[in-house]
Amino acid sequence: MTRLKPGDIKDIDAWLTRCDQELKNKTGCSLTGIACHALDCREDVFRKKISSVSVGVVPIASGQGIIGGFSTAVCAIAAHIGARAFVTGRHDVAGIAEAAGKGADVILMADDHRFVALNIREGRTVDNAEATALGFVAGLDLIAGGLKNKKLLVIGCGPVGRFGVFAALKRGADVSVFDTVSVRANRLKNEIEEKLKTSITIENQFHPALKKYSYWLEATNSSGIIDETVITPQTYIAAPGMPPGVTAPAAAALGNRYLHDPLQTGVAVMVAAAAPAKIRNNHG
Ligand code: PYL
Repeated sequence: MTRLKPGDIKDIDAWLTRCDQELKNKTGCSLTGIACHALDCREDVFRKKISSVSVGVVPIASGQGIIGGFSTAVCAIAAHIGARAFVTGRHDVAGIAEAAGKGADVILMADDHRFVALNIREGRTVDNAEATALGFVAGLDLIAGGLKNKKLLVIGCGPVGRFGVFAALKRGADVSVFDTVSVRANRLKNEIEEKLKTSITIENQFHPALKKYSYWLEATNSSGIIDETVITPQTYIAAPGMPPGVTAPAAAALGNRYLHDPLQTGVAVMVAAAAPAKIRNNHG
């Protein structure tokens, strides 16, 4: 998992201020709307109930330690979708105890290996990789006018790409995958065949593959692998990968056909998915 840098998340407050309009221009939905689309729950009901959910964000100092601004950014995103969110004054176990003592329903915390939302009332965990994949596939579904029967290329078969394949298949997409490490692509193909009794296609050559697909989920930790020379007017990219796999000129060429953020979509879906069941079980 790529470790975010303080520079990646320094402008999240400003982004949240303008994000809903940008997202509405691209997807027709706000950040809350994308989270609800990802989880197939009704936004109007969700918005009424989410304010009852208390979210404690706990800085974790283990391993490489605390990332400046990370907990504050996570808290701002949780508050932006309507939860009552706070960052604990203490970190690690003392912070978890503080969050529970302050009545948190959900605790958000990340070490070097996992970033989870833990619903301490229901004993449920939501992982950032799965939530990020659900959110970006939902966003791509919205900007593409529906992924059903559309050929989608998932670039990167790591945790986010893998969950992205499951999410895209669930939306009826015809999924292909590419990974620089072929064993990862083959392992994912075998898992899909075993668990879902369906098949995905493995693309073995990156640039020739790009020419064959209009819809891409870029889920790698490779910077700048997609430049403006491979973008066409029919290209739609959802790009959760960090650092950004799409160059700035390519992003400019894509305009409203491009979704990327370093943390927001994943955290919004984590909080929504970890919220008590009574808030989410109102299918659209
Ligand atoms: C959750 C992000 C998304 C991409 N990479 C993941 C990452 O940076 N993980 C490490 C997060 C460490 C947080 C640190 C703190 O400030 O609590 N332990």
